[in-house]
Amino acid sequence: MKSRAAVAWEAGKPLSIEEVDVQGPKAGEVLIRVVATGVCHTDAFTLSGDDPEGIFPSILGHEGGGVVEEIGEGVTSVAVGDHVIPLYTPECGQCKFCLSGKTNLCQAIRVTQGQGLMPDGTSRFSLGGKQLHHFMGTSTFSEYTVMPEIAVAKINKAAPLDKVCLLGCGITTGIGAVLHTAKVEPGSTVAVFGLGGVGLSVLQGAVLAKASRIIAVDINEDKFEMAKLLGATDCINPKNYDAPIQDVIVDLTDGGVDYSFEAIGRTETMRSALECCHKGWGESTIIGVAGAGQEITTRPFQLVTGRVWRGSAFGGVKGRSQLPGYVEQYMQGDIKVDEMVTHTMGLEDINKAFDLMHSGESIRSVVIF
Ligand code: NAD
Ligand code: AHE
Ligand code: ZN
Ligand code: ZN
Repeated sequence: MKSRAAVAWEAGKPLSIEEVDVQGPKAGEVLIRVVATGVCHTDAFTLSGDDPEGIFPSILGHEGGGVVEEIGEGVTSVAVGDHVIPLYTPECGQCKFCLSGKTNLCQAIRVTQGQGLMPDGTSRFSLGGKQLHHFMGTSTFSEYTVMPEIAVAKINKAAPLDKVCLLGCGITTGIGAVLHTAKVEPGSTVAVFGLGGVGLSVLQGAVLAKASRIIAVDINEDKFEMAKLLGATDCINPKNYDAPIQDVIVDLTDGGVDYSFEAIGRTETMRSALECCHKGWGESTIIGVAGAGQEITTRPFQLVTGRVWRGSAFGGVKGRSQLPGYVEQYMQGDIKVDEMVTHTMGLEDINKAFDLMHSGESIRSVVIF
């Protein structure tokens, strides 16, 4: 079938709107009509060429909401007409990782996903006979996309797909990093570096966890109003201080915060986030994605003296079993999503979503097909 899609032909170039060919679902796969998709910083990261797994030409996008249009042989857990959120972190329920009870990082299809291919090693996308690669196993910048059954979460049909698409990545990642990865306790102090869709959602998570003080850090002060609305008790711009921002936070908090989160993707701020943690017990969670070749550094003494460095992918959330519950929490008003949608546009304007992100004007743009 034909599908309108934004194709990334090469790194560093704007996306190109094309009519691509999409092959129907094979065994264990489903065809999804994508109703809406958010644009996450990771899409921009991969488009920039910084992602060691970036492959071109490809169809980016991983923050979608859609409807099942067709199911392949043997598919039993979803049916035509179901509303779903595509999962870049699937949940097979059977691999060593799924069975460990220790991680959400199902590895059942991770190798082919990283190669931009479906689990059978082929692509469902092409244009003029030339193969286009999938991205993160989701490719939600196409009106129609094909997903493995294990990589879709069936959600409440009453949920607006042009909003809950954001639960496909940024919002769930931020909240989940607090609740599932760091497991912040009531009364804790928290610092969040970066106030995009992810960092603002960390704030939401910190409020849900009943943190007592929530320090929001960003160099774009336009983000502070939303940060305060979502529960930040302090907003800090590192540019307003001569001292390193970790020293400022340590001074403000009688020795450092209990938990910090890095939601930018810069190795310097990852270090600051670790070093603003309290001696003896402070834990820092890296969420931001840094480019190929970059490495984090700190004095090992920071860890010797009790600080902990960890990381979180998709907020530690198991997509098939836990994401539908996030959608319910949104429906009940316990998770804020609508507030994050600052811009909407048609597919033809998708490059504007990238411009708005880079200029710091948007929190999340949602592309509606
Ligand atoms: P975004 O572009 O919307 O937000 C980034 C924020 O960081 C902006 O507000 C920007 O002003 C701020 N910032 C930039 N440089 C800064 C600095 N030096 N100091 C303080 N603030 C600074 O991005 P997003 O969509 O919220 O994503 C944030 C990061 O998280 C990206 O690296 C993205 O790739 C990553 N991410 C990771 C996961 C995961 O599962 N681990 C999921 C989603 C996104
Ligand atoms: N491909 C990159 C890393 C990209 C990355 O870290 N992706 C996150 C999700 S970002 C969503 O916005 C993730 O879940 N990673 C786990 C995984 O298995 O990919 C690289 O550096 O190679
Ligand atoms: Zn994302
Ligand atoms: Zn698995």
